[in-house]
Amino acid sequence: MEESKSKTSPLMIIGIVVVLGVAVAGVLFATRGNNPSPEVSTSMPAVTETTPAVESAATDSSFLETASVTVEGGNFYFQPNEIRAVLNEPLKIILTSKDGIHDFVIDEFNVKTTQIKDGETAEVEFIPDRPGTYEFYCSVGQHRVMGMKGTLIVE
Ligand SMILES: [Cu+2]
Repeated sequence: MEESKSKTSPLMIIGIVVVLGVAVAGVLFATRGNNPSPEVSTSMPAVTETTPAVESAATDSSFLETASVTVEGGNFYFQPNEIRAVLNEPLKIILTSKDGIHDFVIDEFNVKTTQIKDGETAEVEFIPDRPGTYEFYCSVGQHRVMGMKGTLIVE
């Protein structure tokens, strides 16, 4: 048997070179093809920081804004159920109804809103001119007994 070493090696080398060349060319071509124009739209939504409106503290004491408290009424509660008022300073109660018909009553100060339905709002303003602790409540049906009441603290 004749050894095939001397016969095949030049051809093998050429073949390997050709194969390598083709492979390299192919890789280069593929790489170029896989490289799309960098038109990736990085359109990040502009983050607009919403700075909360700073509650402008009334600095001019001769022009005080009426303090107001928003109270939510529902079955059968007030939220908040404790309201603090400053003696002799006008206080506005803004009642909203979460569900059902409700009102807001403080007997001692003759405070009584109209009865409102879901989503409605009623306002009442008064001057708490006597210090102390008072009960506010809803006068609709049995709501007061069922827990729809709270405490007004005047000091
Ligand atoms: Cu009620």
